[in-house]
Amino acid sequence: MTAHLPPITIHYSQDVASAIARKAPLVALESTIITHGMPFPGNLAMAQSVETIIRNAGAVPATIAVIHGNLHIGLETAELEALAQTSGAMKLSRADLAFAIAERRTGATTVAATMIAASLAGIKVFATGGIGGVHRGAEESFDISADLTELARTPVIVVSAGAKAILDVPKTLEVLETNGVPVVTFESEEFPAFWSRSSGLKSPLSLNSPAAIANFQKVRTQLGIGGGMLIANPVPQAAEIPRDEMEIYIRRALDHADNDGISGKAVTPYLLDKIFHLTSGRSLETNIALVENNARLAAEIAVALAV
Ligand code: PSU
Ligand code: MN
Repeated sequence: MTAHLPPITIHYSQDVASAIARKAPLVALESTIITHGMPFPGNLAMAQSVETIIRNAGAVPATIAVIHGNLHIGLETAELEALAQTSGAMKLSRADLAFAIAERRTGATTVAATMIAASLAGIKVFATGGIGGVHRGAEESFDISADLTELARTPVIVVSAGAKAILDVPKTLEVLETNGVPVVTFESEEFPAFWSRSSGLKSPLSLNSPAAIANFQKVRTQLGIGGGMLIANPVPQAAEIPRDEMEIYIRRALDHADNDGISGKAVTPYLLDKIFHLTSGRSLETNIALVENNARLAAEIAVALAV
């Protein structure tokens, strides 16, 4: 006999539930960046400041995570504090979001899983740091992030600082194009490289206002073109680490990963941690500055979508 499972309940924070009821603009936030992307307590400070920035810009933040098998959309203060100090949280993408719920586990959502949850809750805009993409050496490892295919299918606008420069950025842009994902750089003709404003690559598309971005997504919806889009928001000049300098740290981190035989889900967190140490923590300051910058733009887009 087939067992009948109770329907999944989504746990909304008080603020998010009230924003949904009022049809107020919402911005989704991922949690992998908190548990796997930055060390404590910088991760918590970042998560809190990003939520404040979104509120100050007139939208409501919804940080997404699975806690003891419950899908949370919006975290209360104590829940966020606890998550930032959790070791051993799973890193959840499309393949294992449901696994964590079914097995009553705790896990942080990547860009892909956050998009799925945001879309379930009717949230149209999501702020993060950088998306996953095609890894350097993918022709050998086949390591291509599920974030790219998620962008192709789930209708959420993802605001990032481009693709992390640890990736093969030209191949990442190619895969996005193949999958019909618009890549729009904000106020620049050049696609940014996360810690650096410059990647040396021309952005496929550029727009100069949150209203224009909102309008573009509305037209895509009217044409029945599904899926999300990637907004690339260059890191503020004062916080950037120039590309040439960054490339030295990235190569060293990749060598370490090679020597340690790192593969699969562990690759991105490993490289970010190595780069944090190689830059004596400077990469973390840049990472926080760019996420804050993205949160502001995401909130402005959410507000523009609502008019
Ligand atoms: N940006 C960061 N730190 C991170 C990530 C992005 O500064 O930890 C995470 C995001 O959650 C992204 C994920 O979705 O890395 C990509 O992992 P993978 O390459 O394994 O798909
Ligand atoms: Mn991967």
